[in-house]
Amino acid sequence: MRHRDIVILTGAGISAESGVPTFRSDDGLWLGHRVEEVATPEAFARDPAKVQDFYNQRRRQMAEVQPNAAHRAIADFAARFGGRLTLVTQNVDDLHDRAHAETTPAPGFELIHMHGELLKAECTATDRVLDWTEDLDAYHDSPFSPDGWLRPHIVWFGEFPLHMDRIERALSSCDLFVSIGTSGEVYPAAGFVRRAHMAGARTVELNLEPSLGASLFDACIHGPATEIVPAFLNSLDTNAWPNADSRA
Ligand code: BJW
Repeated sequence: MRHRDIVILTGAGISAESGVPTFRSDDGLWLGHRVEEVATPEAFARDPAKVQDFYNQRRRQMAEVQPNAAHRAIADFAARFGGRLTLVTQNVDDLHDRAHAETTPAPGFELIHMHGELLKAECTATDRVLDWTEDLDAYHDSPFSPDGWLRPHIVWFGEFPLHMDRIERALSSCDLFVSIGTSGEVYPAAGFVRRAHMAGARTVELNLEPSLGASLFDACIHGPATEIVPAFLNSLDTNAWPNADSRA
């Protein structure tokens, strides 16, 4: 079957081999804190210096990391795919953006950052967003309002993910849903596989190991993203999927 309308969801695992740590590994982020305990508006209100400092470190790290073979394989696929391709990323790094900047995506391509972007800041009073590459102070003056501060443009727990209307439209019409490098622990993204299945899509997980929701997928391919993502996307060109439920 030739697919015409594809949604790819990515998570931290696709950037792991670029050197960006994942959230729920042993050496996960937040220096020993569970991300659920610190990535919240309440944590920011309680200790803005700590939260800003953490994002300052990660923003600086962006200059040291590069897209890897998995990001590039998706960008190359987006340049040659003739149908509609919606790439939804939970990642706040800019590695997909950079990979796609090296190619010319076909007209049906769209990239959505549903959890925000590290290289943007947001005014707490107006919600206006601007490009941002510098460090932010605990209480950083906003250029948009004397009543607001600049905070990282990041969706924390309890906040609404971005562009959900566009994501919902894409999920409701897709014929293939591919989930790459995500543990399936955080909603609403963890529920996308069910939504795509309801729309009649074929669903595939590409992850280092079975995720929490692995049993919900029609097929699972397990291994490092830099190996299994290029192989899987190449197989779509020829309709010859690699062995599903396998390890690379
Ligand atoms: C590799 C690899 C390699 C490694 N190759 N693979 C109770 C039940 C259900 C839901 C809730 C609940 N209580 C609260 C909620 C809602 C809450 C939630 O889901 N909580 C859970 C903890 C239970 N969600 C929210 O609050 C969200 N908002 C919301 O729901 O609003 C209401 C709403 C409802 C419906 C529609 C619309 C709105 C907001 C969630 C915001 C998440 N924010 C974070 C932090 C961002 C800040 C930052 O970056 O610092 O986003 S949390 C963190 O987790 C980050 C990630 O995007 C997200 C997902 O993590 P991800 O990407 O899956 O990473 P990991 O580390 O978990 O997994 C990596 C995977 O890669 C692993 O499986 C590895 O094996 C694999 N891997 N190396 C391939 N080389």
